[in-house]
Amino acid sequence: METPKKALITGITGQDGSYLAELLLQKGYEVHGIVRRSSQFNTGRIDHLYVDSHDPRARLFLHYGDLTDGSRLVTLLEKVQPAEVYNLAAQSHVRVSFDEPEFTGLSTGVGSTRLLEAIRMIGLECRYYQASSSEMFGATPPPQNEATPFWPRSPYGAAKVYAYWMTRNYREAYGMFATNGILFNHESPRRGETFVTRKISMAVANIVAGKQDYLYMGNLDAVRDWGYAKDYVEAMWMMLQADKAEDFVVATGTAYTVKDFLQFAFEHVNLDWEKYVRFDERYLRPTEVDSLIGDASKARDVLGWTPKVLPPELAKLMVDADMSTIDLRTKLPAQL
Ligand code: NAP
Ligand code: G4F
Repeated sequence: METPKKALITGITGQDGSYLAELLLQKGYEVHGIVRRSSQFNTGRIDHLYVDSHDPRARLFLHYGDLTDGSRLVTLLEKVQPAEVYNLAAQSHVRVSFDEPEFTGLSTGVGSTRLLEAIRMIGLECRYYQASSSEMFGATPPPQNEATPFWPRSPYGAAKVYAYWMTRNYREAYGMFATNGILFNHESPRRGETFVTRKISMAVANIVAGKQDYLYMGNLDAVRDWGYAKDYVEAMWMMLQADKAEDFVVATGTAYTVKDFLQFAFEHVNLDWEKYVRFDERYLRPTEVDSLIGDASKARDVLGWTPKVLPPELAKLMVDADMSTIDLRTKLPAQL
């Protein structure tokens, strides 16, 4: 029997990590994931994939670790010897990055350098994927592609720009197969509950179930290019199968405001969003990214990648998912 290819995923417990693990397992990989130790289990998004490691069928293995702990990254990479490394771990919330700029820099920015340096130090021959972000374009007007200059508008965006350039630097300086996927916003029923789309889909389900009266929101005029996370992890994998390491924008090219997304989600259950949405300034950011609309022509032409799910279908599938699990949830999301 052929030895399965090994992949290591940082951030495997997150939205993208869980879909990527699913995809790689389907493709026959042995998947290793780094999980942060927490006082409660944080593996809810991947529990359905886990088989006890004593079982000979087990192909998903979890290891404690943290991107702020460089020596642990060295020992793990040495032990696992992955052929592909997907660096998805990050403090990924833009609003939170204004409250925790230093931690965001250490995990989202310097964390990538620790991982790249660990790979270089042990001389591991692997392909490396860096989860770069459209947030790096910040205030640069759309449409944005691989040639668009960065103008980050948050500590998160600035940390991602640093990680982007470190990835390119390791490619150019050491000849590593290191690639940046510059992904525009992508959502799903597994999206963190304080990101705007999921906050909306959960609120719709809660309102229909009589568990919530109002939804408090910030800037409704921001324009985003929202895609489906399941489509986007395929692009990550395709980038590491390409002939050479390059950087790719992954986006749908569609443009909707937060208001539009509210309308799609509330209309799906025949409600008028304007009756339920109220303003709370705590959800505003000190600097906002007004408009992100991606041009993913390069990913289409070089990788053959195209998105399958677009808004408003995306909003509907998220609302449907939250409606179907509403009875399993006992409390409202914390107001963060
Ligand atoms: P997410 O759901 O917030 O997941 C983040 C993951 O990183 C979680 O597994 C989290 O662990 C882990 N993590 C956080 N800090 C860590 C640390 N110091 N050490 C190790 N692990 C750590 O994010 P996502 O939406 O899946 O996004 C995946 C990546 O793509 C992130 O880097 C994000 O910045 C980037 N990105 C996302 C989008 C998007 O629209 N979703 C767009 C562009 C780029 P816990 O579960 O323990 O918190
Ligand atoms: O859903 P968001 O928090 O996503 P944001 O800031 O665009 O960042 C996400 O996408 C990036 C890619 O561009 C990723 F790199 C990043 O990791 C993250 O996944 O906010 C979207 C928009 C913003 O303009 C925000 O100001 O929605 C606006 N918004 C309005 N009211 C709100 C709210 N955002 C949140 N989270 N909560 C609100 O109540």
